[in-house]
Amino acid sequence: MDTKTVVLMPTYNEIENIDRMVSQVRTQGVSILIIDDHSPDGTGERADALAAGDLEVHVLHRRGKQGLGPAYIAGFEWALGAGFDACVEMDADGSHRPDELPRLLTALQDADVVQGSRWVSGGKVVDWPWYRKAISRGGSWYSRTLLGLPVRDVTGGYRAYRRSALERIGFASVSSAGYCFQIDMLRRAHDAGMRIVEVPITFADRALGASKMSGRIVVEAMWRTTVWGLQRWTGRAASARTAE
Ligand SMILES: Nc1nc2c(ncn2[C@@H]2O[C@H](COP(=O)(O)OP(=O)(O)OP(=O)(O)O)[C@@H](O)[C@H]2O)c(=O)[nH]1
Ligand SMILES: [Mg+2]
Repeated sequence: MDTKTVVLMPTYNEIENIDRMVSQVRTQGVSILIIDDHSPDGTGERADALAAGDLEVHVLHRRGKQGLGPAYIAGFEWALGAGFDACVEMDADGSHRPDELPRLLTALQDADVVQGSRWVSGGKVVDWPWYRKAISRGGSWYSRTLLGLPVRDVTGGYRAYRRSALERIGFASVSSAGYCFQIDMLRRAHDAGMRIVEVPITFADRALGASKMSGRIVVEAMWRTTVWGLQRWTGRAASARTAE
């Protein structure tokens, strides 16, 4: 049986990038769902025009900017309802290369979740200043250590899920808005005993359009990770005491 795959692409003001990304994803022979949060720059309307010319291009319009997490939750719900077997998360800014998609999908044959990774051997980051690399690596190290995750690139947003993994993760209750959503999803997958595999990717800084990264997003990730870490460690101490 052929695996039906859809790329989920959240967009907010990505008018300079949308055409190129849709065309590159479609070249890979998979479907695409653009999840647009009512971008003022007309990304949603442009996505509709692309969908009108290609039955495998789909668009989900949302009322306003609510963050990456709620956009992906709506996208997962749509994809499961539409009968897809695999979902791939991909940014619209060109940081995640559609031509690396086959490697993620090959790895997904023996995994529940595949993480496209900047921070494993063979992974690369192009055009990022040293301090952005340091923040990303430091953030990954912090979450990985505190939460006991078997992944080097915990916040990475190029990721593939099997349908069965999404059905088990309970994504609808994930309330993190920014890239903390990615940490939360991995944490849940790991706690459920899923097979998570990392494959190296080449990540490039966005060339066009503005970043949506903010201090608030970083603080949300730090804060929530710390709380989950403390819960994990106090839970362990309590079960060790019960076992004594
Ligand atoms: N639908 C939706 N998409 C969003 C929202 N925030 C960001 N995005 C999209 O999510 C993807 C990642 O956002 P970026 O601004 O590139 O954030 P980032 O990759 O963490 O940061 P940079 O490294 O600065 O690019 C892009 O495709 C954005 O358009 C949002 O609130 N709603
Ligand atoms: Mg980006």
